[in-house]
Amino acid sequence: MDLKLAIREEALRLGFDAVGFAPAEVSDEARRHLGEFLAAGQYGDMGWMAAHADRRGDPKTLWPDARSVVVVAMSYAPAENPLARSLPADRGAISVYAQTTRDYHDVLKNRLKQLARWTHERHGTGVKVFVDTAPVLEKPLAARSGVGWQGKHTNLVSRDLGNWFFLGEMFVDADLAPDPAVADHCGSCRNCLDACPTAAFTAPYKLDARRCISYLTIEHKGHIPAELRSLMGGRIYGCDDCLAVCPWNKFAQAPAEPGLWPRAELTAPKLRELAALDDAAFRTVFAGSPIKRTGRDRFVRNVCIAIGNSGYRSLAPVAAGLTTDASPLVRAAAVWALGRLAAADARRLAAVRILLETDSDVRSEWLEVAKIEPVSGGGA
Ligand code: B12
Ligand code: SF4
Ligand code: SF4
Repeated sequence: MDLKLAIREEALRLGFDAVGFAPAEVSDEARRHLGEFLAAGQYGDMGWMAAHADRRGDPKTLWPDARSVVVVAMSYAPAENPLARSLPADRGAISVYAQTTRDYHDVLKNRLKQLARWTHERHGTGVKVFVDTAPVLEKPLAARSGVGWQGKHTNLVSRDLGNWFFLGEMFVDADLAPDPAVADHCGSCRNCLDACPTAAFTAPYKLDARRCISYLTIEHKGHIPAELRSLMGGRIYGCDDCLAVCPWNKFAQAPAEPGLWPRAELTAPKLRELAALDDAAFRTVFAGSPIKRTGRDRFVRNVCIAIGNSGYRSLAPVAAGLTTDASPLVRAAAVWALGRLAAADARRLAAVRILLETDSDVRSEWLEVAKIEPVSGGGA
């Protein structure tokens, strides 16, 4: 059988939902877009994006023998639109992709390795597999392979799968005929651009990652900028909003892979319980989940921001407790949350804590709450 046809059949048999073939090259246009994104500093503190820009912009720099790229997609579509459910404000919102029972990197990598072994043993071709973390420009390659088009939210959209799917690649040292690219079917729609809570899109197809809640909650290592905190609501790990409003999701397919089904306890976790996680408990709860990648401190920082946005005065003692956490990242966010929920308490505490606090950023947060005017009302 023709090698390309055989690989496609095997990939589908292994459980991938779509397969496409592209030459092992990135278009000048995609390389230019990457250059513009980096030059504008829109990658924030994801220094690894700028560090490997040459490899990202040319698959052959990553592996000189690469001739073709087999792009695979796997659906993780939720059973219901995450924006349609009303989550109580004392719960955290974890994005659909991170609620899964297994880390998608492991799920896709395992399947891709099986595909690679099969391809090498049957056809003798050299192969290398990648999922997300390698310096590979996955979306332009996937668009070139016909798996879908890059929507205005910058992610791949497919007429068969909607936009809830992950990407992975198998580089091959053989020439496989490319599949035709798919035309852009966004048309006049701009649902995703309008849905973004932080106005992270600077234009259609252009994202300033520094404003994206996914970046802020997962990748950003520092304090979350003050002006974006209240816009984050209860989102504590990733964000689904731009994906959830895409009309092409009417064609989304439920994931066949059980590892990509949601873990019940991650669909509406209680902020109070998440705030109590220490390092060891964090590692236990999130073993095998992509969430473990942020580490406990960044995660609890996010939980504090959600507590501050909850309007639940009953969570003020939880925030107050975390103002003495060992991590300055957590302390700073906890001070902010306390200021939002119980301004008078925060001001009283600030008088003492400003003197005791050793970290200058946390001290600045205390100085800020010391200025807060009391607010009336509040939640439960
Ligand atoms: C860095 C990164 C992020 C960053 C930056 C996101 C971004 N848009 O670049 C952050 C942390 C914000 C992020 C968030 C998310 N990510 Co992410 N991320 C990546 C990663 C590692 C690299 C992406 C990259 O190279 N970006 C650099 C820029 C230059 O590339 P670009 O998006 O293609 O953007 C350019 C084009 O839009 C182009 N452009 C400009 N004008 C025009 C005009 C036209 C017509 C076109 C077509 C293009 C175009 O220029 C832009 C720069 O200005 C990839 C994995 C990988 N190795 O590729 C996963 C990946 C893109 N992420 C993924 C996912 C699932 C997400 C989230 C949905 C997770 C979540 N729920 O929170 C969000 C979605 C946010 C969003 N709207 O993009 C999936 C997407 C799968 C898919 N169907 O496309 C990937 C492919 C991982 C995977 N293997 O599955 N991510
Ligand atoms: S993931 Fe959320 S914050 Fe990021 S671009 Fe999409 S809607 Fe905006
Ligand atoms: S929401 Fe609309 S504009 Fe955005 S990617 Fe989907 S079809 Fe394109």
